[in-house]
Amino acid sequence: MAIANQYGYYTEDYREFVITDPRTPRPWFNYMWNSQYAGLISHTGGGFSFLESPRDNRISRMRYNCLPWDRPGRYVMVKDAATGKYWSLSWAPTIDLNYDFYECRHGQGYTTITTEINGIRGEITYFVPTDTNAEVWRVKLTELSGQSRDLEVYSFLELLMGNALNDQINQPNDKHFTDIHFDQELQALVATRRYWVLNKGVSVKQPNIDWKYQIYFSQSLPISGFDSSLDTFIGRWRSEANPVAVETGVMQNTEITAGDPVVALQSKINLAANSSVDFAVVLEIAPKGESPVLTPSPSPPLGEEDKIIEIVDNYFNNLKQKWGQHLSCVQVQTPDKAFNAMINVWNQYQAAVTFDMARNSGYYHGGLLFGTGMRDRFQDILGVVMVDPARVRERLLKALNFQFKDGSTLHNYFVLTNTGERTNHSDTPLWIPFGVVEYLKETGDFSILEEVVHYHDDTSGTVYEHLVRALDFAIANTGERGMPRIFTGDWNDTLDHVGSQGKGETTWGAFFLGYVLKKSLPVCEQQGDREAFERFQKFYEHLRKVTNDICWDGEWYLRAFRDNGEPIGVAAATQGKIFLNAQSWAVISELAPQDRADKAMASSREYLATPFGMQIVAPSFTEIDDTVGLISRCVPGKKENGAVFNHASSWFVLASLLNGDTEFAWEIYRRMMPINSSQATEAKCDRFETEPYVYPEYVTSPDHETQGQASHSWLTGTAVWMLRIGIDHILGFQPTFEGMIIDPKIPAAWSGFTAQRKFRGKTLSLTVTNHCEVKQMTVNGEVIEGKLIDLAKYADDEIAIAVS
Ligand code: IFM
Repeated sequence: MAIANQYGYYTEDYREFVITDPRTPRPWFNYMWNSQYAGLISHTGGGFSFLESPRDNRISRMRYNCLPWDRPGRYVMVKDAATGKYWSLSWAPTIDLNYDFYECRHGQGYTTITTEINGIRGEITYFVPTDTNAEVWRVKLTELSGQSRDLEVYSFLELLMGNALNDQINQPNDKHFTDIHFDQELQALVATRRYWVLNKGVSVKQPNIDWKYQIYFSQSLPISGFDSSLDTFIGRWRSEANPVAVETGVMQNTEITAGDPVVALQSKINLAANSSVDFAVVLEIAPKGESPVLTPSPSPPLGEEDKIIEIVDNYFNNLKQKWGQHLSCVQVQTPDKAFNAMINVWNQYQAAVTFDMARNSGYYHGGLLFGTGMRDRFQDILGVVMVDPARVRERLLKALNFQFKDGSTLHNYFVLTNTGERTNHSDTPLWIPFGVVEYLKETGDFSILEEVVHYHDDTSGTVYEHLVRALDFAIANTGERGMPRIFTGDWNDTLDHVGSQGKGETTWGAFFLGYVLKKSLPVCEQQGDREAFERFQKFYEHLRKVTNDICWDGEWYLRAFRDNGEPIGVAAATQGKIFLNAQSWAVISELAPQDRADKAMASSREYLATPFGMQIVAPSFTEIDDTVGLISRCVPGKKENGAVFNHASSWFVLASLLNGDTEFAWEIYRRMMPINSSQATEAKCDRFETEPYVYPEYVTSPDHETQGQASHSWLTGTAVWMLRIGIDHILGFQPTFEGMIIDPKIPAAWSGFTAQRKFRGKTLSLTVTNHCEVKQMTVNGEVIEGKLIDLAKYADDEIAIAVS
């Protein structure tokens, strides 16, 4: 039976999530992208596109904070010339409740929306080709009423072209630089902007530079009219739901040099009874002076009218193949369908999205402000490193460029401007060694450590030096107690006043530093750097002592010390008594003695478990406390103030697995999977609101009346952690420098599972027929000692492992 909720279901192979009712609680969206061109696409055709940077190189508009929401979009409207009725093939923006059929299929890198109304079936597939900076809207119209029909087809998209932040704050002035004309030869609208703002900081005077791109918008049907003036196309006191041009059937053929830009094309076709027509709408972007490659030829040679369809269908097949290849890296067959759907498809896919979009382009991360977060960057590699280590290597090397020679880093950066913010979050530099170690464990490619990368301020250093400097910077910035000073915050951005005077110290930060030091020791050893090895080992032991001497509160570890020395996260407090991360990382870092690890986990279970996962802190802050910070200004039960913050909840799952509590770890993992947490309240999806196929950043906890409501879907560190905890710790594929350790920890309800994991050029096929401790392991039929698979011992590409 398919996994379903009241708005849709997963297909049997989990590759598509099918939405059957367009009236979802929020736009449920998807991504389509290649290494440069990217777009968001909602289940009703909304969303925006950009090239490389959603702030600096926005292609099309999204209206922020507007009603109706999810506007504008990529719309194809059809009008029946006989009746004058018109409608959208993607349901919005015309939003008629009398559609005979509606279905949206979100797949990997594409979205297909199918509708039936007024005797016409419309099927529109949106995607971005793997290697061309374009988006394709591939359309099929089918006549269903048994009568010949005269139809008008209108495809349109509101453009932005350039800096999206400037478009918001300097809109009237920005209007004067658009330039759109209709190219008769190409039969395409060609659009550009003669001025580009590249934000290097906030400055009134902007440099005088050209936007170096041109956009081509075409439709592979004979064009009977066009418009590029948004005002003219839409008309006065109207919206994209009822453009005057569509209503009257009259395009004004406007070509603009100022004003709000749209690309709108009209075609008139006759559709014989029960016949179909296929066509493609293509938006392509190319540097000025270069020709477009995909924009359909206006006069194809006789007999080759369908050539463009063949071309775009080939592009689409390439896209499907690419994702088939990507997902084949890990495939599992377990008794839990939701787990299979997540690990085999949606969690891998979400992790790939976070790798490319960071926290910088979504419906909840508008792409105007933040750029790429350094700590996010070094975590987001976790999903893609299994599939494409070469891309990860390149990413890591680029990101290291945002580290300073003293070991500190920018907190976030903008690729196109090579700028960013130095916020002084205490944990940020430490994600560098974290990410490098993860890369090494997956690939065994120690040559990366010899690569030389420029520091952001001065001089260069090898990757190994970058790693050592990050660790030494953290060690140098410990406070009077010997734990990391928290400064502007640690992983928890909202603990921003704990150490504003530079004195406050973080327990989580101490555990995290301990973890990263320990994980880096084999790297120092491999480099023959005895001095660093000993320094780091010694500091790790120092952290063990200090955290256990002064951070144990009796039933759990406290979270931090304020500037004035008062602890946070203690039983004696009236709010914010117990913080999840301090407990999980005490275990993950292996700094807690067993009795305290057990107690810290038990206290977390007692005070922080909810039907949706683990609360990040409890009880939530109800009084504003400026010695703690923004956390106490968040609504109780939401965000970092006591929500089920999935990223932190996933770390608890990991800690529970490491601490031997497989059953409870699985219970929390299971609750967190979005198809499950979206069903956990009586109001179900209507309360959860965000997509049931991807993890949201947080789910509102029982500390707020809207408990069960999710927010910030897609772009969250939860994606990679849930994926890797599922693969590495539940299924038990644990890459190490020496090879792959196999150590499954599955719930009692599973009798076993099978899984395939690619690793360093080989495919490991695992069959587990025992849910308890590994009693016996065979590799290619031979019993082996221990849990490590040393790949060098096996010549074949396929290695069969059986665990019983
Ligand atoms: O750690 C951060 C993350 O980098 C961005 N989202 C919020 C998290 C917790 O504050």
